[in-house]
Amino acid sequence: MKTVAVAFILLAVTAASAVEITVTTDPPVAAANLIANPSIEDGDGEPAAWRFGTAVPENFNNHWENTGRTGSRSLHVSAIEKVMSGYWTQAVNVQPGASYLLAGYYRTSGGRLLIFAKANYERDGVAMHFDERFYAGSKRDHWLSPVFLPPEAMTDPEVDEWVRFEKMLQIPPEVSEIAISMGSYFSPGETWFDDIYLGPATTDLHVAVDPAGAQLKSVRIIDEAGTELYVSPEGPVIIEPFEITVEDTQTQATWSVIATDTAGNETSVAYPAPGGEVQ
Ligand SMILES: [Ca+2]
Repeated sequence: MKTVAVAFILLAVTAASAVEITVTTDPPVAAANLIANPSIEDGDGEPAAWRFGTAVPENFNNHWENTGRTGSRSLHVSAIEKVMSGYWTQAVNVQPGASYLLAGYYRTSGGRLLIFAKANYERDGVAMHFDERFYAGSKRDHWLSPVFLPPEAMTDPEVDEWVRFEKMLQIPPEVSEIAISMGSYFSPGETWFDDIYLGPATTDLHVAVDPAGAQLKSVRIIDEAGTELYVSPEGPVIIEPFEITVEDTQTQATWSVIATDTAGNETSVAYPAPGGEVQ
């Protein structure tokens, strides 16, 4: 009898763990990113698709960093003095008139950084400039510190803490290419950039659940903050495969899909997969 009991338990465990959850997006997030080499992993001696520009090269000591937020590489800017700005830049083809999210991550030892999108174009024969900027800075080396700023105002992230930036861009109807630049803005310090994204701000999230013999009590989709995007209706247990579509979810968010069976066992899938590149 003991053997039978063990066999039953193994069967139950197998059934519970066989729940299959498949998560996809439309458009696929990886394909939606217009940035080439977004995680800075590709290159031959120097990062592919990115080039560094400054009027004073001797003020910079950059390298293709051997660490990153994801993967093992990132862009690095090291400005020695505050004599000149310098930026890593990439030209990107865009859909005229489109609305895009520009996002990514930086970490910094101090100083000011500037991320901007730029294009020159003509409208009715008049020279126009598309110029969208995102300034970020650290107060760590601020000249007011520590005399005029109280210690509690020094809320800088740690040097090893990756900080997310986001900016919505409305592309003018005349513009089909923009330059994305990220770098140091007239201040000394070291800054790193990784996981750069330019693309649609929203996407449709498709989740397919196959109980595969398990009896599911509930299926939930939650975001990073724990907010529920979807909860299956209460009622009969779920034994048939089914699909859910949640429209207009944030392209750059991370979701968890959690299926719970009638015994309380949970099967969860994170999307994008942990440690994967955010693309
Ligand atoms: Ca990387």
